[in-house]
Amino acid sequence: MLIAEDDPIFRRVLQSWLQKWNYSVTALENGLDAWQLLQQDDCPPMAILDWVMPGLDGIDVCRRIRSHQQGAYKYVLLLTSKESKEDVVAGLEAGADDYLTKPFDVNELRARVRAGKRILELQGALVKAHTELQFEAAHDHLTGLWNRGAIMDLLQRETQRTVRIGEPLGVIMADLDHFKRINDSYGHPIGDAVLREVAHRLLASVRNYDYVGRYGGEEFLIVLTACAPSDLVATAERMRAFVSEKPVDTDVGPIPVTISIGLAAQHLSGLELPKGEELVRAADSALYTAKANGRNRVECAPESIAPSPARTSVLQ
Ligand code: GH3
Ligand code: MG
Ligand code: MG
Ligand code: MG
Repeated sequence: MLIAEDDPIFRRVLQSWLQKWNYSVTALENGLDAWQLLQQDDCPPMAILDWVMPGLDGIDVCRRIRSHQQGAYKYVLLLTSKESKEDVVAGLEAGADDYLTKPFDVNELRARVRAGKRILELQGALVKAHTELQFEAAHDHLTGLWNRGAIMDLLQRETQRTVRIGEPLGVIMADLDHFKRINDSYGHPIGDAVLREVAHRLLASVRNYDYVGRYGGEEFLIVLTACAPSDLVATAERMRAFVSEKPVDTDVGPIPVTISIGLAAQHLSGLELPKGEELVRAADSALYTAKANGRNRVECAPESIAPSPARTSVLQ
């Protein structure tokens, strides 16, 4: 809780009341100091501002708070000895949440501070719920990875960004091999556990500026940024090897897993802006080839690995 009040006696009285009610209080004597404190990230969420102060008055501080609104909401209680209606309206229009006219009853102050605290708590709960909703809207429930909509949005953004700054970009489509057999043999919950572990391994095998999403049931889309075309195959191969290196530990014992990978690289030479969906389509058809050629392998879309003349690269 912040108090800005230029009258030293009244400031001390306010401070001791609020401290008695268990609020932690920073008491300042002018509006400028208050404004400086309120700009800091960890500033108090509630401010009791005297209206008339030298330098910046309470109304000025209030206006600044509202026009620079960033971070958590700040609750402002304005103290005024002005009683006319217009002044009260001016105070509220400047962004104050509530006001008290001096001299005021100590119980009224206590009740109004409590009301402010309730509003801040509601506001905090709303922000938390909003943040959680935003996370849920962009993430897959089972694996915690980006969901299909989010990874496609990220891919679209990254294709445009990397073309603009002349960086290469690669897209990997990875699909679990014979995953249906795992479900059929051990049941869906064990299948889910395997999917979660594979998601975890894929995430662990990329750098933290790459993106891993769940594209569909047992299909993952990985967007590799700043990865030279010549490194893409090695990266994909590393992922493939990492996923299959150890069987997945489950409640029914260790289950071996392998993935097939289709890979496509953005053509930096192309004049047209590449579309995310085209890259995905190319990676998907390379994945189809990987399945047809025996699974647990990496295949590249034709012309992906420019400037190498090889059209298709097969690794095992
Ligand atoms: P392939 O090597 O050709 O990819 O064979 P596959 O068995 O992996 O492919 P198929 O497309 O035949 O089967 C995919 C299976 O993935 C079928 C579906 O039930 C399962 N699946 C999709 N989503 C989930 C999920 O969220 N949890 C579980 N446990 N299984 C899922
Ligand atoms: Mg004053
Ligand atoms: Mg599969
Ligand atoms: Mg599949």
